[in-house]
Formats: sequence, C-alpha cells, structure tokens
Amino acid sequence: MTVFRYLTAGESHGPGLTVIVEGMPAGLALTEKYIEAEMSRRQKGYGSGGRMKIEKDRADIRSGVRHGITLGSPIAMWIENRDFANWTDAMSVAPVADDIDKKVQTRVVPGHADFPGALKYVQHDLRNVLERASARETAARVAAASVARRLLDEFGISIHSRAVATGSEDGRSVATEDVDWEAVEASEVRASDADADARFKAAIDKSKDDRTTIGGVFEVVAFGAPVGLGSYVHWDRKLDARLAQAMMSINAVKGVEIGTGFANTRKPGREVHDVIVPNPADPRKFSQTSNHAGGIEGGMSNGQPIVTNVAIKPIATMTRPLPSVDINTGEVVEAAYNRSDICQVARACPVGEAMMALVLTDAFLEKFGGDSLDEIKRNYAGYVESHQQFGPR
Ligand code: EPS
Repeated sequence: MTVFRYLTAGESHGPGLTVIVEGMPAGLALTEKYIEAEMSRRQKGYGSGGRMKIEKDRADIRSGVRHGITLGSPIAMWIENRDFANWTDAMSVAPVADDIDKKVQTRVVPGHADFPGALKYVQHDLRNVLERASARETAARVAAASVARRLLDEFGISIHSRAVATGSEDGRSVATEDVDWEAVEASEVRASDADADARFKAAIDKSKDDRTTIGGVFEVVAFGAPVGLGSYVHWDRKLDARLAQAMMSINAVKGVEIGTGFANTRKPGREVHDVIVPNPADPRKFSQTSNHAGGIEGGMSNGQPIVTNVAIKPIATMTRPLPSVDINTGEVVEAAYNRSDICQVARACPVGEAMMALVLTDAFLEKFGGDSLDEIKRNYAGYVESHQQFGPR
C-alpha cells in the first residue's frame, strides 16, 4: 500500500521552510509555477500585516521531479523566508556574541503557544517557542498540498473555500452549491457576495481602529470525490475524523464542523437526514436530495460535495496588548506586541483547502494507490466500473 506522508520544518524568521512529500506516484506533471500560483493565494487578504509585503512565497523543488514529471521519489522543497535578511543575527543557526541583539521575548502573549511551550520545552526566551508555533509554517503545508492537488486534479476533484463569517458579520446568504468561486477569488475578504464583502471589510477596518483583532468562520468544499474514501471500520480511518484533525491543526482554529453539524442539533431527524433517490435515467445511480451530512456518512465520502466549516479565533497579537506576565520574573506587564495581521480569515482559507487536499490525497492513495499515475488510474477506473455493475446477485 502506498503511504502518503509529508513533513515540514522551519522557523518563521529563520532562513526558510523545508517540505518533504513522500508517496506521490511517478508520472504526474508538476512545475514550480503551479505550486507558486497556489502559494500566492495564501498571501492575499484584507487585514493582513506588513510581513506579506516582504515575502513572495515560492517553493524550489530540490528532488523527486525531472523534466516537469514526478519520479515517485520523495519531493523535497525549499521556501526562502525573505524576512530572514532582517533577522540574520537574531535567528542565526551558529552561536552569536553576547552583545548581539537576539530579539529575546519574555512577555507572554495570551492565546499564543508561549506559556505552555516555554514551560514544556524549558525555554526562557519565548522566541524559541513562537518561531515554530507561528502560522508561517502554513506556507509549507500549502506547498505540500499543491503537489497533492495536482494528483486530485487528475481525478476531477476540486477544492474551494470562502469566508462565511468575519467577526460578528455573517456572510452565508449564497448557498454552497450556488457560489461563484471566481468571484470569491476576486474578493480580498473571500466573501461570496458584494454585501458580505463590504461588511467584512468594514468589520476589519473597525477592528483596526479599535486596535484589536477579529476571527471568523470559513468554509472549505471538495467537489468530485468518489463514494468510499475513508472507512467506518475503525475510528482513525473515518474521513470526517481525519478532516477534523487536519482543520483543527491550522493555527488559531478552535472549531470544525462537517456539513451543517451544529444547526442539525436544533432540528428533528426528519429534517436532517439526506434522502437518497434513484436517478430516473439509471436507477443504480443514487443521489441525495440535500447535503446536511456534508458529503460524509459513516466516516466515508458519499459522492456529495465534502463540506467543512472552520472557526478561527482572533489573532492573539494586538496593537493594544492584554495584561500579561514576564515568563522569567513573574512581573505583571503588557503582552508583547509585534507586527501582526488584524484578521486572517481570508488567508486561512487556502490553508483549509490545503488540509482538505492533504487528507483527501491520503485517503485516495490508500484506496487507489500505485507506484505510477497510470496504475492509480487503472485502480480508480476498476472501482468506478464495479459500482456500475453493482446490482442484485
Ligand atoms: C504570525 C505573525 C506574522 C504573520 C505570520 C504569522 O508574522 P510576523 O511576526 O513576521 O509579522 O505574518 O504569518 C506569516 C509569516 C505567513 O507566511 O503566513 C504569527 O505570529 O503566527
């Protein structure tokens, strides 16, 4: 069985990020340009801070690809942190002299990894925690996921995302199946209608004036996944469970919903479950009349769009910091303030897409995996064919 896995390494203001993607088949067309286009989507967004004006994310492919085609060997990538030029001493790998400014951080930021991280790793400089805990790492995940998405493209699986709430502003008036994804892409706040676009921007502007931050909710949807990714037979093979973990692993995420999971709790079962009907043209092709389950039943994809909603908290770093403590002295101080974003909902959307792509690719390769793209295509075609022949014995 092909095992798909990936590892990321790198600190936010260090020299850069390293990614290794293993388990991709041979024979897949892949270019740095394709990856760069995906990575640039993570850098846009109304309410993002000064750092994104410095970075121009791109991944150099160092192995696993020859003449634009994957070899089946590990794909290693390198993403340079341009900002490192301003941090060469503070983030130097080699020891530096005592009189060098190391940008030591001792003021705990409530809501960050600082406090538990410092105690757990016995760090008296919080920078040793926050540099890796930073959401900069998501650039590496998007690079890994770009490779995964190339595979999903081959099987007609596409992934989209939009912001459905920013602060207390709701922006879900357009139903998931009616969203114009190109319009979302053109919106700096990834709203799906002009009214939500204006309200989201106003909420971000107000939050900036109030010297605070706001979070929100984003929706990630996958179209075209076949029936049967994931499994009901064991807890850790359930597709919804894997998606929940993946989404929750995005920095600042505090809630994950599959389909209309929370709203379903206020409705009777009759209004919640998705009725299955035969296709009049071909009675063996079934479809659901609604998609409250978010495309997953019994831990398996059911052929409907896979829909997740992800709650992301306001960024912890604020220009008017909360009261806090110095980790070394216990003195009551203001939390540290470093340059930061006001609202990251729009920027988190492509990261959510990346996590969806990585989970689906893992489940896809587990089911159809092979050493070459051709072998996977044969496996996939055989499976689809078996559904067409499904019938009374
Ligand atoms: C981040 C703080 C900001 C963000 C950063 C995540 O960086 P800085 O401290 O350099 O201003 O811009 O996100 C990225 C660099 C990125 O690529 O997404 C944090 O504290 O998590």
